Amino acid sequence: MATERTLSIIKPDATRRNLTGKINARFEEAGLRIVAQKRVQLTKAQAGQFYSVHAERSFFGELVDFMISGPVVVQVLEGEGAVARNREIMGATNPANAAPGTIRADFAESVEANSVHGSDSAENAAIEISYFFSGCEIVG
Ligand code: DAT
Ligand code: MG
Repeated sequence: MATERTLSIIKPDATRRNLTGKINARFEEAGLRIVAQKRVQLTKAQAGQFYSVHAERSFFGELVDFMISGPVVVQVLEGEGAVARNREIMGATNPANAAPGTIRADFAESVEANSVHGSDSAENAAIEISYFFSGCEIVG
């Protein structure tokens, strides 16, 4: 499998509970490298555009409000099959369904406050990475 990059976000429920380091350790222990990272407070417009694919979903307004409820850490993870590998490490969207030992099983508070975002395809990863980072901010 080829080396890939994926966009990860450590969400406000996790930054609030000081879990950034513990979550980053999960990525690094799984062989993913953090090749870009910054802590930002998203605006409503930025969060809405990032999650625009979900604009018609019933939970969209709550999702956006949650994502701007505190700082997030946006990051680029690099490694073999990074998109799928990161989804494995994260676990299922709803922590009640997440496999034991995954980030969401261990840290998420609810389906909404589920601690991490990860791109769901290589194509979306490229779009999401370019939404937050310029080329010179990513150092592999
Ligand atoms: P994922 O983050 O696993 O890719 P997704 O793309 O389907 O999941 O949804 C994006 C986020 O929206 C998800 O992390 C949390 C929120 N969400 C999804 N389904 C939800 C639901 N049924 N109720 C409340 N929030 C939900
Ligand atoms: Mg998704």
